[in-house]
Amino acid sequence: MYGKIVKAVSGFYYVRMENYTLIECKAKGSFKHNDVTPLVGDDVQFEVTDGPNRKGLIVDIYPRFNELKRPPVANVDQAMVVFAVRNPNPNLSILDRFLCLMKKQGIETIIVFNKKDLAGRTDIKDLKKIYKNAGCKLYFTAATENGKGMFFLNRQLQKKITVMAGPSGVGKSTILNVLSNNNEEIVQTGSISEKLGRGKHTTRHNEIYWVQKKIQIIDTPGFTSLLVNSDDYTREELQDAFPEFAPFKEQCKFKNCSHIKEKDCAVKKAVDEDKIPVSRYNSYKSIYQELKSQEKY
Ligand SMILES: Nc1nc2c(ncn2[C@@H]2O[C@H](COP(=O)(O)OP(=O)(O)O)[C@@H](O)[C@H]2O)c(=O)[nH]1
Ligand SMILES: [Mg+2]
Ligand SMILES: [Zn+2]
Repeated sequence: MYGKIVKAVSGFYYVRMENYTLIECKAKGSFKHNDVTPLVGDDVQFEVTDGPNRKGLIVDIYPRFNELKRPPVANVDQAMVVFAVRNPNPNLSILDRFLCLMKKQGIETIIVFNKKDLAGRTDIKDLKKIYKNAGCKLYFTAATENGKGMFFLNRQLQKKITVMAGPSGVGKSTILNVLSNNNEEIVQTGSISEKLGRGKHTTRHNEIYWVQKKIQIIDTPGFTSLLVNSDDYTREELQDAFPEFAPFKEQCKFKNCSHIKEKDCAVKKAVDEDKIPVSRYNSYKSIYQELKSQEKY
């Protein structure tokens, strides 16, 4: 039988059949033997081992068209990173790290700034300016205000599997709720589980939600920090993750300029002249220094 892994929890894989039935599966021992780990998002072939109790065994994994290391998921069409315009204020350094990691893994990322109803006078304008040339589509939403701004996001998500990430408290579950027309069976948020008296729901594992006929979203645990490792990027490669540097770096005096301390650096000049956002440049610099300190001598 065919299905898709929608959740993986301590050695059990929850496989969704085409008729939405969930089968709790183990993976055949030979996977472990061959160092293969089934991933959320995998399309699999499984055998039913216990029909009445909906249990099964995964016997084969279809070839993946892509595979992410962080978060560990397969076969995604795009990533969506969510931050709040305010409350909590966005940590752009973490956002930029996320963009770097996704870029390296070859996944297109869209940025959603939620809680736009809480925006100060220039917040949205400022964020638009910073991310204008960062190579990602930007969306501003207010999920609690009748899904304001959600129309365009909804369109971007159609016919795709999107992996969603971001810190906790920015409105990820609320966005899922709005997209699913508040179908409580599909998604839980803090508010809904409070009603059920179960306290606030926090996402602890990656899970695919089929929020609309043509929209699937993988919810992931909220992160508080993100480290870009030297096995993700070499110091020299890092600048490729900042497309706004591209128009300037040809004009640096040194061909292998790192844009950190060199003389006659056109990238630094562009930052001084407000042609490259200082916040993006600062993210580059701090990731660069981290990569440098991780290098083994
Ligand atoms: N003002 C405002 N509050 C929001 C918005 N979206 C979500 N919230 C609130 O922010 C809190 C955290 O939302 P939740 O969806 O649980 O965030 P998650 O941790 O990212 O899943 C809840 O109290 C939501 O009601 C929004 O657009 N505007
Ligand atoms: Mg949540
Ligand atoms: Zn330079």
